[in-house]
Amino acid sequence: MNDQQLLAAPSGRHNRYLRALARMPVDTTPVWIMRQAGRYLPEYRATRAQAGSFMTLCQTPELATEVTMQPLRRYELDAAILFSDILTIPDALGLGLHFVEGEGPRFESPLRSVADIDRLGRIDPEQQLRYVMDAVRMIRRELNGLVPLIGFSGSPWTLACYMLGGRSDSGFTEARQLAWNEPEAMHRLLALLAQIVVDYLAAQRAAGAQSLMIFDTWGGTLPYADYREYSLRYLAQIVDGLQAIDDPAPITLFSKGAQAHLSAMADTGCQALGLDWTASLKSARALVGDRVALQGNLDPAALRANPEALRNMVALTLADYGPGPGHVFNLGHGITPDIDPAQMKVVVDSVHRFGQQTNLLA
Ligand code: 1CP
Repeated sequence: MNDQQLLAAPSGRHNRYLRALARMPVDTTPVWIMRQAGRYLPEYRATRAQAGSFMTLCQTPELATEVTMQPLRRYELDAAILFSDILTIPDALGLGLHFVEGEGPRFESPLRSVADIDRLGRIDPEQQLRYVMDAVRMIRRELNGLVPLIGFSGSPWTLACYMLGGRSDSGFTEARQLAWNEPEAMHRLLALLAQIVVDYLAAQRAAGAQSLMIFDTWGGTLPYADYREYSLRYLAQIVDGLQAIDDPAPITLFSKGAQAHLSAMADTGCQALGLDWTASLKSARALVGDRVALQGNLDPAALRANPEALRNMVALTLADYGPGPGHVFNLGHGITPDIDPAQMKVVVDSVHRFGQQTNLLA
């Protein structure tokens, strides 16, 4: 079945995520969770220990497929997300990615000068990032139509934040410093990254990804006008580039902390916006109208509440969106390693149970 036939089939687990992105009626609200394959799952920690490193997990398609499938065996999730990382692009550009235990990602050779930026060039995703494409193909075979597969990339701004030697605990001031001091060099870097992201996501689509998500995790660190100039402008270029390919896939943009820009983000022509937990689905819906679907936005910390309180917060999130199609349930950011896996089941099952009613009211 191709994705058009899948969309047209009656709503069920195999297609309700794609139908919600297309704002078509669904039997219940679809749910997937950012970082659903990750450290809160003991089976993930075991596979990671066996692999020896996070990068080996990403670079071995059999292992990436295994960890992608793990959360789907436990929970009735409505989508799978490729197991990889946004930092595979800078790694393929020669920056040398590694993960320091307990500290997060580091590059051996971060960008230190304008000359470093001007040495970068485009990559062929089927060559330098072939392991990602092989993982996409293998996961699609393994899923065998169970649920759709999401491919993803970081946004140019968010990739630049990491490539310039920044760290989340320092607020990525290096990237903003370059934007103020060398705006032309920054724009050259972002324009190159936008082309690379288009090539990378087009290759994931060709390999079998059925929806594409762009994580602009650090867009919200920018002042208002600079967000438009340094982040949104390149998101719009990516949406244009990906809509021009054969058989385009729906695109979800997620800029964390960028509530002030939702309407402008919808203007890019993307199919959905991801909201963090500080936003109101109701206000966002009023703002974007029927232009895009919305994904989100339960507070990740809600998974620390007792099951009854958690079910209540799920119901409130569904009620905030209200009746009618176009809602993909998710957290407002990734699930954290401290969460009890039983809590995920509470979320997924209550979304489906309460979501049936919200969608009947439509
Ligand atoms: O030690 C480990 O096992 C590594 C933990 C881990 C995992 C499970 C990292 C390192 N990346 C991932 C997987 C990952 N990263 C996925 C897989 C699919 C899924 O969601 O299940 C995805 C989509 C990402 C995307 C990603 N990586 C983002 C964007 C989304 C977000 O959470 O904001 C970002 C910012 C990264 C960078 C990154 N990679 C890993 C960590 C710990 C971080 C964040 C570092 C920081 O806070 O700056």
